[in-house]
Amino acid sequence: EREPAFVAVDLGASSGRVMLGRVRNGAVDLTELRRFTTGPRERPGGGLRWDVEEMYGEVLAGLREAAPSAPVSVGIDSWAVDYGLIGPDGKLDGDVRCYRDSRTDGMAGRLRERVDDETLYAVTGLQYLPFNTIYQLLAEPPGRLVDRTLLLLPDLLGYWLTGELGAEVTNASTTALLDVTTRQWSAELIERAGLPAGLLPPLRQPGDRIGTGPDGVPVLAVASHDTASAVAAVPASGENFGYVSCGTWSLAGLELPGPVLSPAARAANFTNEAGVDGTVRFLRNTMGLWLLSESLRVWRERGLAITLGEVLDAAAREPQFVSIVDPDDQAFLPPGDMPERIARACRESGQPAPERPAAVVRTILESLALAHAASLRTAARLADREIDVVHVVGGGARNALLCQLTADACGVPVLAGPVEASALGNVYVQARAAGVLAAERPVSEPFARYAPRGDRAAWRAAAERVGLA
Ligand code: LRH
Repeated sequence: EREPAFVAVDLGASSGRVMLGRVRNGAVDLTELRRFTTGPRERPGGGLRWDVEEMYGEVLAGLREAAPSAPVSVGIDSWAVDYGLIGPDGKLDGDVRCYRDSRTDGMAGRLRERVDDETLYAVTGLQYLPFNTIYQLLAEPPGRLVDRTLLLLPDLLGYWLTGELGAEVTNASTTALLDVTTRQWSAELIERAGLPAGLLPPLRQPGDRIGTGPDGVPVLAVASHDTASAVAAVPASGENFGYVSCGTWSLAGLELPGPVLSPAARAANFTNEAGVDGTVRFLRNTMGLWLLSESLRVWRERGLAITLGEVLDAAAREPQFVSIVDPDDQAFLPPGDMPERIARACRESGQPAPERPAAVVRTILESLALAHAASLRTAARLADREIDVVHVVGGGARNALLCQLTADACGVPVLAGPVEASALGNVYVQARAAGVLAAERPVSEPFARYAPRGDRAAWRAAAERVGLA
């Protein structure tokens, strides 16, 4: 008898993949069927947009490649907050805009005229990020939301596969329109924000069947927020663990049984996102490897022949703590000349501006490590928890220097892996729904362990330079 196979579509902000997950002896074995670039594009007429039709083409191609393995089901996860609007004719109306688009400038102020920050946080538990869906919706031209249905990206692709409208709850929790305590849409917030009552479709839970896709394959709702899938795949054994889901973004925090909605949590800009099995992902979203990928893009555009491996090796030999930035400086959000922005931030804080790529990369990785440590320390304090070990999952788990620096900055061991955490979490939810995996926290083998090294006081002093203490 063949092992049951599941298809995970996992869309990241720089690349997407279609993976086949086979359940073998209670563990999941992943094979990549397809990988493609996804990045946002500037379109004539302005605005940063995603090519969702192209992504859908890749999903269909991936499903065709999976067909010989007779998959039990397929699930889709992606980055959060971005959406398409479906018109009364059932068609996608307009483009899907990218959260890095500047159209949300000033929208927080506009919302504040209708809903105060305290109420917004008390209901949604969501960290303020300028691109939360609620702010994107306020930036839409008047009338554009009338008679429309909002579909977050995985829900949009699921709709195209099945014809069924709905909103999966983990990703819905990133819109700032969901009540994190009841896990229902907040009718009150929707009304006070001035949004049409019918904009949001009914909610679905991870594991729910959405419908039937091409070739009769069932399409399942998974934890469709990629970070929710990644956290579900953290191979933790005890209780006292922190995690960093590290890719374009660094999502560092804790898994909790319920939200922390205290004034201190709001002041620390912590988020309470919905996780699998009623859990809450209590974390802070800070900019992650975007700083590195955008720097590499700029250097290569200028004709520098530079590989990631080489520049990381060189960065490992650079001196420590020369210059630190706050990765979450909003100047780093839009695409552009990242090395120059980093140099400017260093000059402005009285530190030497890194010039050579290795020095820039050293600054980026030490700064990310400090941000990870600050988020985890704050999470532990706010939730009254201990952290004995930090799991780094996602693409960043492959970055040995970043994992080591994170261990050093946190002062506890880092366990790295899995790299494909989102795809794995996606398969877990499907395999559990099919009854071929148990409901306990899934266990996979972290592939590397980094013990914390050395000088805590020096890390603390570096953090203080940019207020990351
Ligand atoms: C990571 C992620 C993160 C969101 C951001 C928009 O991919 O989903 O959790 O905050 O993208």
